Amino acid sequence: MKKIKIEKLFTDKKTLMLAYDQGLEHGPIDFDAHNVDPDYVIYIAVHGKYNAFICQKGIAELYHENYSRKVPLVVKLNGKSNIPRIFPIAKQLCSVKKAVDLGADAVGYTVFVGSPLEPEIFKEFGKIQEEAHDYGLPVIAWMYPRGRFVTNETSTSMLAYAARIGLELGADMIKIKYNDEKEDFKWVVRCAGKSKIAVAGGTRLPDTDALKKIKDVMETGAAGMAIGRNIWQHKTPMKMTAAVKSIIFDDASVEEALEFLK
Ligand code: FBP
Repeated sequence: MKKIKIEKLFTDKKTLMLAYDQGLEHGPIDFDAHNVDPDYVIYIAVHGKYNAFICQKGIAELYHENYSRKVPLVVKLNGKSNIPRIFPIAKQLCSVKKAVDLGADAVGYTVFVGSPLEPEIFKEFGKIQEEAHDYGLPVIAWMYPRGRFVTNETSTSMLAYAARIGLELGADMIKIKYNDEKEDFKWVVRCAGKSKIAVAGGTRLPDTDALKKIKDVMETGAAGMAIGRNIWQHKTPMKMTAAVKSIIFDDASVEEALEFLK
């Protein structure tokens, strides 16, 4: 079995990755005059010394010179827009080989757990997981329960099931939403086994709430965050980065982290 090179995505077993695939998933509604420019977000990823910059292949290709060898890269291999509100499925848009050519340190793929098209999604994920591992590339699975059979996308039992499926399907890391239930979420982390949990940031929160959420997440045993809007929509993203890093890597309290925002 080939060795999976996952260390690059961690600092002392913790991780903070910057996600910038929302332009496809949500559209420019998430952007303002600054963060609509990929270079603005790449600057944050590079100078904030993130453990990875996550994007689709279009940005990875056209902005290659600006980030290459300055920050680890995660290429998202599938995606969808939110325009057709049909069965949740995000088909593969980029090959593993293309991601390797782009210098990816890992690949990402969204699995919509509970979708009526789940068998197709699992099959495609299985194929890319094997291809990526043949290259020694880690696979990060966005494990998102979704669709008409999912009554509560963030119930502990649903998230725990999604995390477990991620482990069973061979994800090295699982990106999942947090449900603000600190004690219950520890079970979600347990269900992921040796697969590392990175929590998604979600919509922009007031600073104290965002930092409290991250503090709680870290106390559940999760490995870290794969966060987007709460950083690059922030009016001082470098200060917010410092605050978040102090919690994840230095075990700072929320009050101590807030000092970075002064
Ligand atoms: P945020 O931290 O901005 O929430 O990003 C996390 C993320 O997983 C992105 O990678 C992705 O584009 C988006 O959320 C998808 O969220 P949803 O499917 O819930 O709209």
